[in-house]
Amino acid sequence: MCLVVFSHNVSRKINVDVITPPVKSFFNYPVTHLDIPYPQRPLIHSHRSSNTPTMSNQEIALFDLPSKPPNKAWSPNPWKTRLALNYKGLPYKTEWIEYPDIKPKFQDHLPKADLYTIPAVILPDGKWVMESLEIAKELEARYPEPSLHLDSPYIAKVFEQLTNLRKPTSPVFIPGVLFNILNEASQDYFRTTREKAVGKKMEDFAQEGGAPAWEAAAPYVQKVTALLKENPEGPFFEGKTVGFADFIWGGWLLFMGRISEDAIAGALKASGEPDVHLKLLEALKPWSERDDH
Ligand SMILES: N[C@@H](CCC(=O)N[C@@H](CS)C(=O)NCC(=O)O)C(=O)O
Repeated sequence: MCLVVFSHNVSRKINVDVITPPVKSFFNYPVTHLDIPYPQRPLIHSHRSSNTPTMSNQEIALFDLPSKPPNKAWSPNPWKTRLALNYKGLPYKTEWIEYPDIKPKFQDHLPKADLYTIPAVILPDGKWVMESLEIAKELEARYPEPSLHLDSPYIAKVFEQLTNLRKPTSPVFIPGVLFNILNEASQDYFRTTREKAVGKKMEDFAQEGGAPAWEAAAPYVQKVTALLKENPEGPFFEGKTVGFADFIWGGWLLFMGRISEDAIAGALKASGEPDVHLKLLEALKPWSERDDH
């Protein structure tokens, strides 16, 4: 794999307000308890809690979901935050938290929500922020360099394809998370909530995965391939400039890689041009290598 030259010091005017969530119900499934790739709720997901333990240094706390041993990051939404923190070179520690513990841990520190989700961060001044895009905006405002390029039009374009991909790939990744990734502490919670959401036993839902799922997903993965090729010097959406759009798509590819070898192979094959995506993953390595603490 050839090595790529990145430039992350191109500075641009950032207008984070242009990133408006395409709020829509893209599924027949209820949106609660599904891992939503885009913020669905226009709530303010941040709060400075008086109960927050005082942090004695400048470290950020990142809440992430653990996996079976060896414990490593897997979930696509916290991957976006982790990649952003690694890219900005910010000191942070990971607070691993199992699904059933999220609500009890979060509810006293964040505004009331129907569903408390990972990622969330506690910033050095004690402010809690939930929702990966909100966290990205907050990090960008506090630590502007190197920039996440939150004004990139590719962010909305990638989100659009992830939204399209969600339904066809869910028989691959929902059972995959349950059977291949989660610790026992999260399994009952995940099975119950997801079986309710999809209306099927996980074992039955898993039968809908494999080749037919990837055939249905292929047009959307290929749209991402086309987006990645728009700036042919690559390997990032914006050519040689890495940004949050790359972390969103890279997080999804890393997630597929954690689901199973078949899942990442299916995704790459569906893309029509595996090399384009493999080059992106290779170029993201400086920020994806830290995945276990
Ligand atoms: N829009 C949110 C989605 C986050 C999300 O769905 N997180 C999942 C894990 S990837 C979660 O924490 N779900 C909690 C639950 O199902 O109870 C974001 O971008 O941060």
